[in-house]
Amino acid sequence: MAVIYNQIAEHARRGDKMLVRLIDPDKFDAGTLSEGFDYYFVGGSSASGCTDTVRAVHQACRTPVVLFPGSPKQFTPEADALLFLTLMNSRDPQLLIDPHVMSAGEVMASGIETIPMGYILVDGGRQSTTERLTGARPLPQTDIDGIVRLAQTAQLLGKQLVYLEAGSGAKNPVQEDVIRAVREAVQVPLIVGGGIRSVEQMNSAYRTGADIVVIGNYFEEHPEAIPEFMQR
Ligand code: 1GP
Repeated sequence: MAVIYNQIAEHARRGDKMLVRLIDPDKFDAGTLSEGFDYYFVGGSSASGCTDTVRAVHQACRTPVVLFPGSPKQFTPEADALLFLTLMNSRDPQLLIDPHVMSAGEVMASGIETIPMGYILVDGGRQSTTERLTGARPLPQTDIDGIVRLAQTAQLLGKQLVYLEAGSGAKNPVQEDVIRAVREAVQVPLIVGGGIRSVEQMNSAYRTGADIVVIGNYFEEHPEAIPEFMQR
């Protein structure tokens, strides 16, 4: 059952903007978990498992938890859904299929809702952990045609979401012209994240076509700012 995906698609169709807090199992403070986000994404590029973090969120609030795994080791059937992601920039055949094959049996057996997602890394002004760990080259934000082609390819391959990622802790978030061009080129819901640190940056992403904005580091460092972002 595509419960969470259907919700996302319905919000996107109506133009309702969604705000997601990303929790990295390696660095999060359970005391800052609260209601009010549309979803929590849990995952990170480290090897840590996500089970305890998913439990902590479930204990703290009713917000659905969606796994955003950096590796198959981060899978846990306790989450409400799993982003089954493809790093569209990668040209490494092992990275493009091996982790999926490795986790397919366990994922299917768990019955968890899975959402196929095209994950597109763009240059956020500093080397991201994803780039460092995967060797995938982020596309420069001036290469709008290249970014659009990756997004179109993702949709044509059946991905139900496209995620434009500037990288965790990016200096420069995804730029307006990039978001706008991708929004015009694909119909699936669009996620934007990486380096967003202000309500203005969040609203700029929404205005230019993001359906979901994901914020991780800033909320970890400034949990007191969360209510202001929720009044989007
Ligand atoms: C990283 O896009 C997310 O995958 C969030 O990035 O931590 O920089 O908000 P930040």
